[in-house]
Amino acid sequence: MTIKLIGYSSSPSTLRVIATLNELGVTDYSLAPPENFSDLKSPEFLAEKNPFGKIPVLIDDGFTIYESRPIARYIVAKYQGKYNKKILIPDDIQKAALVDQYASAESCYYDPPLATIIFQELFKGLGGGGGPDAELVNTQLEKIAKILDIYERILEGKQFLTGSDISLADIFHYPTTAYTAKKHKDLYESRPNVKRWIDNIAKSEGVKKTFEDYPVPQF
Ligand SMILES: N[C@@H](CCC(=O)N[C@@H](CS)C(=O)NCC(=O)O)C(=O)O
Repeated sequence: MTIKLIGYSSSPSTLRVIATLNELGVTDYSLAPPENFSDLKSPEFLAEKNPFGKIPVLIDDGFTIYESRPIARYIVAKYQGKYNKKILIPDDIQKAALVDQYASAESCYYDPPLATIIFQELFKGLGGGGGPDAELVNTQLEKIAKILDIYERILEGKQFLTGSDISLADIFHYPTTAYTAKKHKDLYESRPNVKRWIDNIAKSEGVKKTFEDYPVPQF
């Protein structure tokens, strides 16, 4: 049965899920963008899809789940090893715990400043909310710069966060990075370990396909 992914291809959270599907070679899914953005707040959507009124939402075999990172974990639990040999969460308990550690760093420290910058510089204007709040953007740029200094140290001598192979944690970081990589390229290019890491993720087959299919909007 086809997996239904409710979301927009311009949404970094939705791209997190699509990249996971593509990395694992899952092709039997369809992207179902809500017709109107306001549909996310409709009583039907809130009751049946996501009470928080957000995308992405995945429906698989009658099972509905929201929040991009748990969705991706569900996809790994169900489909890893089924279509290709890619391992995004290893069986080894300690290796899996490290994937989780970096996944948590992504959602707690990496995502918040970048998500704010992306909203201010791209989505706020598209939604008719006016221009970016420059002071807020600058504060968030300072925050992410400090976080990236830590990543620069973590990534010393490594191809990916947990070593030589891509994991789910690397994939989680990529969409917000891709959205800011052009406009704020100094953030990434001034840190050689971070730059190498991002380039490595971008080259991974499923991530590459995702961002070829759905190029990042320029802003
Ligand atoms: N933590 C959530 C974030 C979801 C989220 O913020 N989605 C955005 C699109 S990227 C959305 O639905 N925005 C609609 C709104 O906030 O009204 C996840 O990872 O799925």
